[in-house]
Amino acid sequence: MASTTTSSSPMILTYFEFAGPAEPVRWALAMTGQPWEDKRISFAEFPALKPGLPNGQVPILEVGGKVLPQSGAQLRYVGKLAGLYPEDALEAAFADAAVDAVGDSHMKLVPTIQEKDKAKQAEMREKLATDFLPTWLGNLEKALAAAGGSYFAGGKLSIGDIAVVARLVWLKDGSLDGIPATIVDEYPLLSALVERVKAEPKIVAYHEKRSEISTK
Ligand SMILES: N[C@@H](CCC(=O)N[C@@H](CS)C(=O)NCC(=O)O)C(=O)O
Repeated sequence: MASTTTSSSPMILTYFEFAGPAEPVRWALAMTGQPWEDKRISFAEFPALKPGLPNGQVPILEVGGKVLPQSGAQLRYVGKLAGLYPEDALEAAFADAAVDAVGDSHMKLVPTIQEKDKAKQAEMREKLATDFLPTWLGNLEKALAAAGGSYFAGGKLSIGDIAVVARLVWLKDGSLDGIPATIVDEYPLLSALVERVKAEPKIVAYHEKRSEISTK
């Protein structure tokens, strides 16, 4: 574990009810093994919060009374606490590259989430599913192969794997209408990585807790 300034009070991550850029941070928080609060807000609650947010956006991570914006910074910080950020500078950069690739997909997905016209949204999603996503997935598959096939950086689990897998699970779970749930299936290394990361005991415990909450 990195020796990093932290606080004794539990960290609080605030985001909407869906995965988005917060999900890798949630998984990394789960991997710390420490208590943390998974604060989920509705779209209706957001406008009242927005003026008080550092960049007018979520996710935010509250750490000992300080408010940290930007999911990438949050993921790196929590990843260091959880032992998920490589010590070696070059391996850390490869983990960052995988995180940044997920950011590229965020830029493409967000306009389709914001589109209110369902027919237009379906058209945008179809274009994503046949154009951007296969190239993006193919590039990730190649990067994983180049790193040895099991993990994106340093031969062990890092924030790069967490970020990619959290995004792939979102694509695969069918919640984004128009993105086929089978879209990752033809990429064997990525598919195996999804299973490997989902089987991490602290990630399993996080998902069990979420399903208890969502059935209440
Ligand atoms: N670069 C930021 C982007 C965050 C972002 O795009 N947040 C969106 C939700 S996914 C948001 O708060 N949108 C509301 C708004 O901008 O008013 C990050 O990675 O945290």
